[in-house]
Amino acid sequence: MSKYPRAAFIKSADAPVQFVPDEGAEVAFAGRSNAGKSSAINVIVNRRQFARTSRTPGRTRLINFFSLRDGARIVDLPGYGFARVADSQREHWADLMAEYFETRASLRGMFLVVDIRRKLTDFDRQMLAFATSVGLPVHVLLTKADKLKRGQAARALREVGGELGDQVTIQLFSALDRQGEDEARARLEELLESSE
Ligand SMILES: Nc1nc2c(ncn2[C@@H]2O[C@H](COP(=O)(O)OP(=O)(O)OP(=O)(O)O)[C@@H](O)[C@H]2O)c(=O)[nH]1
Ligand SMILES: [Mg+2]
Repeated sequence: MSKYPRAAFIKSADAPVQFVPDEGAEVAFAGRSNAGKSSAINVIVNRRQFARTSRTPGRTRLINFFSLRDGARIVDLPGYGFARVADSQREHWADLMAEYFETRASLRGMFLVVDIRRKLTDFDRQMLAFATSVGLPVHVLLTKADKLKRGQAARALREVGGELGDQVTIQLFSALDRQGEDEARARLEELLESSE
């Protein structure tokens, strides 16, 4: 049974005019292409292929808005760091993301999804620096934890956690075996319920 029985896809946006009305509260899922953003959303909402996942990096090219309930949304952002895209597309992506982060008054926090085997990439660090500069709370999902042995995963958690500022929270996660789903939902709810 989903914790969000009324969860539904709202729309995809390729331009700011297509963003859903900026009211209520939303949390955005950002991260490297193929890190596991869409998979994490599916586990948190407890629905298969709610947000579409793919083995092909760069699957989510649009900003996808989902409603969890009245006035609460999650936003699946297109991944970064995907090498095989044209410069024009990369620029379009950067413009779209800048518009999104600069304009969304309803944005309460960011879930930064990081593949535990790759740890933080330069772009993850840029996202963290940006979020810190505008006072946006960040929760790091160190995902694909099932790919490492427990000890290795714990070490990665300490290592990445040590690089993060005080405002940033972090946890181990796996969409495959659902490790950390309750913790992720609790943090998501905390952010959604927070006032700015
Ligand atoms: N083993 C394992 N595989 C995972 C996990 N999460 C995601 N994957 C796999 O990683 C691949 C990418 O997952 P997605 O959820 O589509 O990644 P994404 O970040 O949404 O990717 P883009 O939309 O391209 O930016 C898929 O093949 C998933 O099945 C996990 O926790 N464990
Ligand atoms: Mg995706």
